[in-house]
Amino acid sequence: MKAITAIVAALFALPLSATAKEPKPVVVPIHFIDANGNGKSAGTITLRDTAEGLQLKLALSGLTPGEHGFHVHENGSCAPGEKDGAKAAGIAAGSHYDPLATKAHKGPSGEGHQGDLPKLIVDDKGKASETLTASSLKLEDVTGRTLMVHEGGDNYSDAPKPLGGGGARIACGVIPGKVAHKPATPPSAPAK
Ligand SMILES: [Cu+2]
Repeated sequence: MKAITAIVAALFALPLSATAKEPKPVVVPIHFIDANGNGKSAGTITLRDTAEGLQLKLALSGLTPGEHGFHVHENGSCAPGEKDGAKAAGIAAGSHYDPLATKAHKGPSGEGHQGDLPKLIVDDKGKASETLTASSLKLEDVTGRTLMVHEGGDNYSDAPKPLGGGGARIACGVIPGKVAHKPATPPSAPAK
């Protein structure tokens, strides 16, 4: 009898949990990029809204070990463009997502560019498999924009080099969905 009760309970619990408003994850395919455009796949990053902010689940490989600058860039394109008179990778993605026009690169603290993500750590096998959280972002802020990985690290500052000093853009993915044109939410606003 106890077992039957448990099964009945499970049957009722199942549709309940399925209809509960679980935020839908969005999978972003990431590709290596160069001055000619998209290259081979570097894996995926899965995005999901959580109570703590935007969660980014990394499943990347083939990267150089160590730290890499990692940001949301404002435009939904990974195409090359012109920089300092030469063709360069990922320029069409534009700069770091900065809806409040802070024009300041301060890392994931939320006081500068809202698109400044925690730096990406690649292990000695070339893999990045951490789950990062960006407390100042929601999925609706980033759809239709890009996730960008840089060649170098990120010191969360504009000095001595601008934008954390990460330099060249080496891997990129367009976040599926439309850009939501909405008034920017100050990142300091309390999460609800
Ligand atoms: Cu960047």
